[in-house]
Amino acid sequence: MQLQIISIKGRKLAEKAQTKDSKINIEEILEDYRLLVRSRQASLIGRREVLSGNGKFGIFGDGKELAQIAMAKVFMKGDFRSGYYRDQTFMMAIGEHTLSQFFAQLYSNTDVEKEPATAGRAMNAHFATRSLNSDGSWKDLTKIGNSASDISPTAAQMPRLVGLTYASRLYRELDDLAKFSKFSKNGNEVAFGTIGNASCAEGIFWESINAIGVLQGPLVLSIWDDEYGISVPNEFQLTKDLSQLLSGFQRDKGKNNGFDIYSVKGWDYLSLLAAYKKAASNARQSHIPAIIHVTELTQPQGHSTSGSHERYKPAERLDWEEEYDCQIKFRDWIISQKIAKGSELDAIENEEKISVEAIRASSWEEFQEPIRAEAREFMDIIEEIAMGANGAENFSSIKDQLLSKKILHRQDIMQAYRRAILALRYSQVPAKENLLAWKRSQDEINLDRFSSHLIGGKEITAVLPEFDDDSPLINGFEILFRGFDLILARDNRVVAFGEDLGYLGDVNQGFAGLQDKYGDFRVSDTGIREATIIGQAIGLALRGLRPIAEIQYLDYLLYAIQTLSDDLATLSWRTKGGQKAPVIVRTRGHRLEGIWHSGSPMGAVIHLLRGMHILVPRNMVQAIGFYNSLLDLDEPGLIVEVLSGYRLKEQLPKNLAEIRVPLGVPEILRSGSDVTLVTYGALVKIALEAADTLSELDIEVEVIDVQTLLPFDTHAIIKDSIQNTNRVLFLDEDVPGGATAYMLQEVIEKQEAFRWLDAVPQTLSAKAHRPAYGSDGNYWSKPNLEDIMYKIYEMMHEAKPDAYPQIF
Ligand SMILES: Cc1ncc(C[n+]2csc(CCOP(=O)(O)OP(=O)(O)O)c2C)c(N)n1
Ligand SMILES: [Mg+2]
Repeated sequence: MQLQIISIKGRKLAEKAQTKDSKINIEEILEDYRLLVRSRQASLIGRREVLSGNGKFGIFGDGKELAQIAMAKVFMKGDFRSGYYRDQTFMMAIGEHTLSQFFAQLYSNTDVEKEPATAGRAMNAHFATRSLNSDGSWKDLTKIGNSASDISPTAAQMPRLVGLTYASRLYRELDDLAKFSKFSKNGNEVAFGTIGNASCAEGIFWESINAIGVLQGPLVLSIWDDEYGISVPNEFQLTKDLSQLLSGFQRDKGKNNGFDIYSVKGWDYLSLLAAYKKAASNARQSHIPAIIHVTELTQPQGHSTSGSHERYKPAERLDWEEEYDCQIKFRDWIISQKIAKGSELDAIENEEKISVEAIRASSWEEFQEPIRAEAREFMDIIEEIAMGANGAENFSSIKDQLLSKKILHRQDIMQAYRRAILALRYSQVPAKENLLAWKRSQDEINLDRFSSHLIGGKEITAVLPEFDDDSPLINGFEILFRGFDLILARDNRVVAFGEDLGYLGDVNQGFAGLQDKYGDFRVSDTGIREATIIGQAIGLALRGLRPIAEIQYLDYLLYAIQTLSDDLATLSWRTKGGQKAPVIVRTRGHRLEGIWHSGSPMGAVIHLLRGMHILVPRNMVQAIGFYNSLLDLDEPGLIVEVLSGYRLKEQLPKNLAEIRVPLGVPEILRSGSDVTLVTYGALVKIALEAADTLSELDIEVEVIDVQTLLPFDTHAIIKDSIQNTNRVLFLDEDVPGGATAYMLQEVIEKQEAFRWLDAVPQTLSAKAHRPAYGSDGNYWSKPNLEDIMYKIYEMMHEAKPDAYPQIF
């Protein structure tokens, strides 16, 4: 044993000192036991609450308490956790998850004061601290124990650990960052990760470990190994024992090329304390990452409230779990070391049983009472109506039904309202207006409860590019590196990284020369690891930096789409504005060559990434305008540069640093009175050429570049155009029914442009398959100039067959 237990209050020394610098007193040991018991009690009561119907689902940290108590001892203010649903004891130990909050989340209390992690939006055991004040400004993260917001997909907490860890390195290495003192004190912060054994079978686990091994930084990753992933044991999850598998990542002596790896039993208190102490201190001081494989853990109540582990664990395993339960083991150890008597521990257990139950009861009351108050308000209104309306008898049954509910949900009240308002459909009683007003205010409140904070609505004021006679025509990529140079110069927090982005300056030279100028911490190469490029960006952004993360081609965004969709895009919404990660994802796409360098799966992207801005600039000047806008907005966004645009000539604006392209504002690039043609990205250029050709045939096309798919035309500019042309064609390179169908719905349904249409609204997209190779493959896969021309001509033929006779 590494630690010295010192006696207090005249108790006898239980264990002799072995080292001088590590001390733990008996009081602290008993406090640890108390916390373990408290957390266990919460798990037991939590499960009961779900089974009795007070909560919908429950997943708990029983069996994993002791290791988390050890981990919490080395966690300091300013540190970050990125973990999963087993970590309640840790969160309680660092003081960031009270029992009231535990129950509030179990009940889905939507009051952010009571349930600060997700305001009732996520199921229980999804932990998060609030990094932002209610006005959206950053708190001083060095003064709180931070937890990134948990998500359910297994191992999905890993990619962001790359950034959470690497941020400490950047804060230590880059002197210019010292002034951002709310985020770091010289990079001393450790990122603590947790993951279950079975989740280590996920690809992103290994990708993340490899990335952190390469980057090096203060990570302490705990693997809670209970030998199962729901019903499936380790032998079906992993080739060998995890410690054996991970041994290849072991750091070579004297080199910075891997991890310190520890293996420790989850019921062995002193060994746990020693392992965490050493790992955290090496991480904090020397930025050496560590993995702590915590073995012999149990699940006293099985995986979750969805089932019971007796169904799939053999009897011997269940017996073993009872014997090796960390509470039992810790208790036995305390008694055997004469730190406390069994009766003293019994007393702790009884006290905690009573106090957890009391907190449960008051949390339930705090959850139910506001809903009951809303029901009373609603019933008062319908009572008033009942006095003067027909169908009053219906109301007493509506009221009785509400009053009979043992557990009241807000949907019960809304359903009652819907029955009442239906019953009142022929009634003109004046008090009906009170009911309608109540409903309007409820709609607003419920919008805030369940749907707020998806993404901010702040507007950017346009700053147009300015040119003069001397403005040179240069390649698109030269516009970019000039723009990025200005961005890197003005904001020390901006770091850019991606495959081939550092030394080479990206495969299209958009960062050419900038690593030389700003150093390899600001402009850096990464491995080929898209999911963790995004994770790196998320982690850095959570810690106050402004990453520009490059995915080399839009087609390869699919590798990262899970992390983008589940983690980044939902972050602000799932924390109700408690956290933000203003990541800028840079990629290039649309037509170039072949199946995997011409993709434009924009429908998939916009549907999976609600919660991000999706921007599709037609050229590189617009692109820099968007980078500038996103940096001002401080919100996450994806910018898809036009692949074919890097070597096209563009005029260099005089005010590249200042230009801003507002989001949600399409640009009318050519006016016309016959057809509105709506498109974006690489097709803008082709659409304009098609419009010129059609003009020769007496067809005037209004070409609109939507510029941003999310948000989409917030001022209904497209509808205004249709008001003049009465015809519309939506054009892109996505599959049929992809982003063209989205644009169609936005304009025809939401903007109500159908009112102005004289003809069926049309779409023209690529084929349903991927783009085939070669010039001909491209011609028959993607909309080309002639396709656009003929499509529009056909629309005009239908309208005016005499003027535009059928061509074929
Ligand atoms: C991507 C994904 N696949 C499946 C699931 C369903 N699921 C939830 S937990 C779990 C088992 C995880 O086991 P392990 O990592 O060992 O953690 P433990 O629950 O044992 O602590 C599974 C399969 C999920 N949440 N995410
Ligand atoms: Mg497990």
